[in-house]
Amino acid sequence: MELNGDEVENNDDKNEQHLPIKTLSLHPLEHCWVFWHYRRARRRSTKKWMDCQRTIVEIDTIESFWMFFAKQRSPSMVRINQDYALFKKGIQPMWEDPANMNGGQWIFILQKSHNNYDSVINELWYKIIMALLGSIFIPEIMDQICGVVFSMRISCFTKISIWVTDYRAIKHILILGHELKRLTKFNNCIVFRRNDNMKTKFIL
Ligand code: MGP
Repeated sequence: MELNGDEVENNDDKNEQHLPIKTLSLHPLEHCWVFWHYRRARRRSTKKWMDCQRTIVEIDTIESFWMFFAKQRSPSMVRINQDYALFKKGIQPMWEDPANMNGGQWIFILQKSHNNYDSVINELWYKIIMALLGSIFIPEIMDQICGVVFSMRISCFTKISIWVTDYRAIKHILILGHELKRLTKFNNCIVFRRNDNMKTKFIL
């Protein structure tokens, strides 16, 4: 049976009245993360390093992550002497924070002269933050992780550092280092340094 236009409209009206109300459900992350931005102070400025750090946004759902990162400048385009950092809420991206005082960092260094530098550094950053935000590691390792920093410097290399809370948790630190290398398929060595003296403790 064919319906004329009016009947179709009436039918649609009826259907709409009976549709269940849909709620947009968000997908919460296991941890809430805070995005920080650091811009080095001008030469004559009296600003301390810490005063150059500012919080930008809190990310606690997959949706807020995509909304924010879709608008964010990709890391290869970050200006010189600036850092991006993503840390668990409640931890500041600095050595002085109690969660970082006895901690350390796995450091990825990529030469700017590297083949396809832009795409390699962007991919590295996104793979690492998605692993962290997606809490893909076992809970013992997720508990170790404080955050990640992307540092764009005038020198010939760029640095990404994954900060952990306890440099004495050797087993978990080594598992994390191996997992990060496997996940990112990074060909170069990565180094682990303690926050308190920045001496290299492990190389993978
Ligand atoms: P950096 O930004 O970690 O390294 O530290 P960069 O720029 O790659 O240079 P590097 O050769 O020193 O590795 C640069 C400087 O910023 C440090 O020497 C400190 O003066 C200051 N700084 C960096 N961090 C991460 C901190 C911190 O957590 N706390 C304080 N107070 N100063 C810091």
